Parts: sequence; C-alpha cells; structure tokens
Amino acid sequence: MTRRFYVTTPIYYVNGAPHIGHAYTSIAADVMARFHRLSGHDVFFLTGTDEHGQKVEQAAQNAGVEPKAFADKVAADFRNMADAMDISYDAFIRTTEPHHIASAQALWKKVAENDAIYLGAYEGWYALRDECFYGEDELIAGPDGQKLAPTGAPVEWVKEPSYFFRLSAFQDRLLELYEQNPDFLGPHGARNEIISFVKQGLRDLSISRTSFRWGIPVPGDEQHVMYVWFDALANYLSALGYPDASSPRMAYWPASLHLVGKDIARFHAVYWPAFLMAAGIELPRKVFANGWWTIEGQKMSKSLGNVVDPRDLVQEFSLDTVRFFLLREVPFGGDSDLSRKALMTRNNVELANDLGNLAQRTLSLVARNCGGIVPEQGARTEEDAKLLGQVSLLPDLLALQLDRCALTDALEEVWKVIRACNAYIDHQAPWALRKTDPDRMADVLRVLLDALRGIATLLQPFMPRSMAQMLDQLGVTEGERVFAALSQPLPAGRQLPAPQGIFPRYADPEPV
Ligand code: ME8
Repeated sequence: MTRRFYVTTPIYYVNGAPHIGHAYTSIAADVMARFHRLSGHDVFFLTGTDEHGQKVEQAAQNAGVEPKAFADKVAADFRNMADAMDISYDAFIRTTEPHHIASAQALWKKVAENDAIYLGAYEGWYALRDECFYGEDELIAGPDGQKLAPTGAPVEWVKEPSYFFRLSAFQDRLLELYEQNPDFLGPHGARNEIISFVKQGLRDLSISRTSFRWGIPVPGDEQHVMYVWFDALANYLSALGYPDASSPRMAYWPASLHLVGKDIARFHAVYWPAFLMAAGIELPRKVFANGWWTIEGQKMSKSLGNVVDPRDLVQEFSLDTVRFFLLREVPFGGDSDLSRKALMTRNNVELANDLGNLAQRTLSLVARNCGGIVPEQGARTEEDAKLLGQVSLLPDLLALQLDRCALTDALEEVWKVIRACNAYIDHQAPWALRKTDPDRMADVLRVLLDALRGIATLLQPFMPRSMAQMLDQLGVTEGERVFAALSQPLPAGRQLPAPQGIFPRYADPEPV
C-alpha cells in the first residue's frame, strides 16, 4: 500500500498580517510535503487560518469592522502569502467555515461523553496575547513590579463560569507517550521542556469563555464559546471531514507530522494529545517545533516597525534564495537571525558559486564541445564511480534526515556532493581534454550531467522553481522528475537547450 503522509502547519491567527515567521514554518512543511510526493507517497498537506478568539475580536474592533469581515480579509492575505511562497498545500482551512465549526463541536461532544469535561468556575491569570492561562507560580515580575506571563505578555485576573477539561487525569498517560515514543516530540530541547512541564503536575484546563462572543458555541450551552485552542487544534481533524468516518480524507489520520513554532509546542504536545486520548482518537505520530527568527538582531515587532513581509523579500531576492536561506542558515529547530548580508552571502557562495557555476560550467562545455547533446554513458573510472556512488546514496540519506526533520542536515548532504562535483570537474579538467582525449571529455561531462540530474531532482522540494529550470536545461522531462526515475539513466542523444544562469548574484551590501 502507498505510504500516506499527512503534514500540517499551525493555522495562523488573523489578528495581524503574515510575516516571515509564518512563511518559515509553512516553507518547512512544504519541503516535507514535496519530498514525500516525489518519493511516491500519498500526501495531504494542510495549512490555514485560526480566526476565533478574543484577540481577533479585539483586532476587528480596533479596525472598526465585524470580526468575520476582518477575518475574511486577513485570511485571504495569508493565502496570498502561501501562494507567493509556492506552498503546495492540498487544503487551506479556515476555522470560521461551517464544517469546521460542526466538527469542533463534535469533538467537544465526544470528549464530554467520555466524562473529561465538567462545569466549574474559572478564576485565574489570563494572557490575552498568548490566549493562554497561567498559574500564579508561572508568572514573572515586570519592570514596574506588575505580574507578567512567562512570555512577557500582560495578564489579567479573569473570573467566570467555565467548562474544564480534566487535563490532570492525563498526566501519566502523557509521560508514558513521551517515554515510549522518543520521536513523538522534537527537537530535544522542546521535548525536555515539555516533559518537565508535565512532570511538575497538570491542572485541569479551562476550555470555555463567557466574557466574549467570537468563538464556536459550546454544544448544549450557548452562553459559552470554546477556548480558542480547543477550536484551533480541532482543525487537524475537521479538515479531514471528522466526525464523518466515511470521508475519504479520514484515511490520512493520524497526522504524520505537526510542524509548529516552539512557542506553541505545549499546545500540540500536551493539550492536543490529551484531547485526543479523551476522545479515543489515535494520536499524531510527531510534533516538531521550529526555532525563532529575529531580524537583523532584533525581535520582530510592530512597534519596532521591523516586521518582514516575505513577499517583499522575494521581490528583492528570488523566492528560492529566500526558501534556501531560511532552511540552510541554522539547524532546523534552532533560533536564527535574518540579515540581508547573511542572505546574500548564502546565495552567492552556495547557490551562485557552488551549484550555479557547476551547472553553468558543465552545460556550457556540453553546448560548446558536444553540440549540446547528452553524451553516451562511457566506461567509468574509479573517480567517476565514486562520485556517482555518492549521488546515488542521496535519496536514502535525505529521507532519513527528513524523517528526523533535519532539513538543514539534508541540505548539507547535498552540498557535500556538490562540493565533490566541483573538486571532480577541477581535477578532470574536461576543457583540457577536448584536444587530448575527446572521448574521455564526453565521459566526464556525462558523469557531471548525471550527478547534476540527481542533485537537481533531490533539491526540488527546497527550491521548486529553480530546480525545474535546471532540470529543463539538463533535458529531464516532467515525467522523469520523481525520485524513482533516478534509477533509469537519461537516454543519450537528447538535445539540450542553450544553458542559462539560474541563480542571480547579489552585490555585497554596503557596510553600514
Ligand atoms: O499561534 N520565527 O498562530 P500565530 C519562527 N493560531 N516562526 C515563527 C515566528 C518567528 N519569529 N513568528 C511566528 C498561533 N512563527 C495559533 C496556532 S495551531 C492549531 C494554532 C510561526 O499566528 C511559528 O510556527 O501566532 C509559530 O508557532 C506560528 O508562526 C504562530 O502563529
């Protein structure tokens, strides 16, 4: 049976415009989805927007419009951003869609039927910015001695009737989950943090509010709207058609991978599995938290005016330069800084020089000395076989790295081979062989074409546009771009188009 792969991004709040942080998690998820599709797997890739809650209600009020009209506008903008980043989602869910609302209510009912929800009164600290309740012991002191959430967000004392989820009853089962499935949650730091949070003891969770209206009504008690995280997490099931077991998409459950930012690891690795356990639903296989981007050394914030719209960045640099930079700059899971200088350097060194030059040199030698025709595969020397051997290991190596969400390590595997190709071309010097041994020159060029084909095929998930251009130039047809096609040699005799540079080179930025 074809392997199924279901990958999700967080659904983003529509209280503000999309920025590079949102694009980052979506690009990482896109790489996973594309990689699995090219591996021949049956992929479902979900993204979307989180549209309820007090934060969105307030943003709409500030803008002087109804929450739904406000959400419509911002959700469209998020979708536009995803399209501009070439995010190949199969579905874009909005939590204001009627089918999501019905589905979240069905999940609530299931959890309630299993006696995991009770009515009580909530009194405690709530941070609106985080849409999160905190215990007294978690609070920190602000600069003027005021109480703040551990994230620095202001907190307010909230007192109202509320439905509670019996989170405390799931503590042992959650710890067992982390212990028995060491791969359930990554990276390592996030895993340790969550385990110690759960070990400290879990309090029951308030999962409804009565003090505002912009949310999904609690089934059977319309005075209450659902806590936005119960509503939001349900999206991963509602998008598949839950609770309709006959919906064809339900076959994708359980999710293979929820990609999230480290800020929301707790919601995905504690609350979500507990809700699912309570509902008797199978748990997702993996939650992985990406690290945090700062901009030129500073936290991104509206007040600093340094919020980067990824669409502006790809106007200035190419889309694939941006995608590559984000995934290459820092081991996936770690924090990093986005600076124009670092972005240009990565582009110039690794894309324009290492890969772009290699392709350009090879293809222009084929154009000039072989009439632009793909030569026959010739007898192979030890060096030829060694290089091609390295290329042929890449699909399995990348699959292993991507299974661990090691997107940066996956790129490094490819770059090792690109560097080996550059050493090979310098050492073989096919330009010099033209006069002394033209047959060997053709063999060397063929080895390089084969190596480039492997490299470009495997890099498609990371840089879909530029790798499509490279594969066009290598004479690889659309049908030959899946990973399985790499086991068949390209037929000799194909006429290649005139070579063209693929990666731009950016002038070094002016020192400030
Ligand atoms: O939390 N660096 O939505 P959100 C890296 N609606 N990633 C970043 C980032 C940064 N500087 N800023 C944002 C929510 N992100 C909820 C999710 S899911 C059921 C509900 C990314 O709009 C990162 O993935 O605040 C983070 O988790 C997400 O955007 C938060 O998006």
